[in-house]
Amino acid sequence: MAEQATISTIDRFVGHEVHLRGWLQSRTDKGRLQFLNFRDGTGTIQVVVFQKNVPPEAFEAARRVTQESSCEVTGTVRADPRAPGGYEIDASSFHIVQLAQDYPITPKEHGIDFLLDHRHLWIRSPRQRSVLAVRATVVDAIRTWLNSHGFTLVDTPILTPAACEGTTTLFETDYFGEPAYLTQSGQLYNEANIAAFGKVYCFGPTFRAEKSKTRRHLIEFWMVEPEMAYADLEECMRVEEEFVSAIVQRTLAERARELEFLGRDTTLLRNVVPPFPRITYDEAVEILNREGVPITWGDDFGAPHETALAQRFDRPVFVHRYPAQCKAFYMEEDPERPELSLSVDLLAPEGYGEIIGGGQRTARLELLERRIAEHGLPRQAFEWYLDLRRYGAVPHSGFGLGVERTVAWICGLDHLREAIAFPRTLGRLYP
Ligand code: NSS
Repeated sequence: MAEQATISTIDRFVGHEVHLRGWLQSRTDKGRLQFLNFRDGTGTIQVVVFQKNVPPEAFEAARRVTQESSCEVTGTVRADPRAPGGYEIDASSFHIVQLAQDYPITPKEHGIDFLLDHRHLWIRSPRQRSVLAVRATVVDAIRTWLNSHGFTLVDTPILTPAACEGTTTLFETDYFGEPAYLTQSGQLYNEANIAAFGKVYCFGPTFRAEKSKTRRHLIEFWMVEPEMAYADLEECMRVEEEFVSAIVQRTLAERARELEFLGRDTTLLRNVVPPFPRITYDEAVEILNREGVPITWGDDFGAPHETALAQRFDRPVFVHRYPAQCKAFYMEEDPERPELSLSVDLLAPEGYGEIIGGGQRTARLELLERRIAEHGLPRQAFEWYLDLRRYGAVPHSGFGLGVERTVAWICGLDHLREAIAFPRTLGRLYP
């Protein structure tokens, strides 16, 4: 009797007869020998179907099977150093579950729009599977690190009454006759949750109706947001560098094969260990103006500025204390220079830009009231948030790490759309 096996654990079955279920990736016809490149979701393996070793209908099926047909194979596992994964299956039987006709994605080059229209099929390709496997590890590393460092997961709502990150990118929907918005960030709720748990995080999809088409923006993206009571800006940066290093190092250790397949040069990723360099916004502006990437003091950085700054360092760099005018309403003031906010962004190397935004939140009721008015936000929707400054306010800090930007950086992708299974971009809601 053949044993049910998976390709990822095939080394345990050498010399045994196994049964595998999956899909045909490609086939090479050598007459009486059919070489099948077979995938089962856990890996790929070469299946050799030799006419004299299988019943006639099985050989016929192996000759007929097309790209992406679902199929089942029975055969003996053989260790063979020349085989792509080190193992091969000598088929004793083969059968087609469903014959795929005219699979649209062929080994020839396709344009990006065609591939995105066929994203539901494109995700099966080896490159896309590698990226999504890295993403799964990044997500697991995020959860594992936070869960083992005293953070409690508290889920925050998707439907919200107010903006967290500016009113220009709100996604509005109808909530029984009242306007509601898809969440831009769970931060404000995290700030309530820290009074219950001290250190919390939320992790889920967030939404920004970004009207510009760039390779670094998605409409729907995943963000993990840790928040800490009694933590100042310095503590926030210390946590960020430990966190990001842990994610990168674990992914390097567990996804070496995928990163190699993606052609990622991992030299720079190995450097991602604390401490990360820290520069102030003022220093950054000086550097940029000196190096010919001009910027006016008070403006937020664009992609070219972030790239130019990050190029100077061999690991991610913190830029802290941005002018209050270019940051969100909830930022704490720098007590020494009130025109600055206690904010910090983390810029990834190699031009991948900002992967984290965060900082210290204001604990002061009057400042918060003033900022809500200055930003033209509807005070009523923030009454509950103001309560947090009335009942047990403490200095506190937190940050948000974008999962797709992190995955794009680790994998070396040039666009975020490949870092999520079904990207939502400007003008694309299909498939
Ligand atoms: O707007 S952020 O800089 N900050 C916040 O949302 C804070 N409320 C987070 C917090 O402190 N709890 O976004 C944080 C990160 C940013 O660095 C990117 O990595 C990612 O979220 N981000 C995006 N990724 C993909 N697409 C878009 N549009 C996007 N916007 C932000």
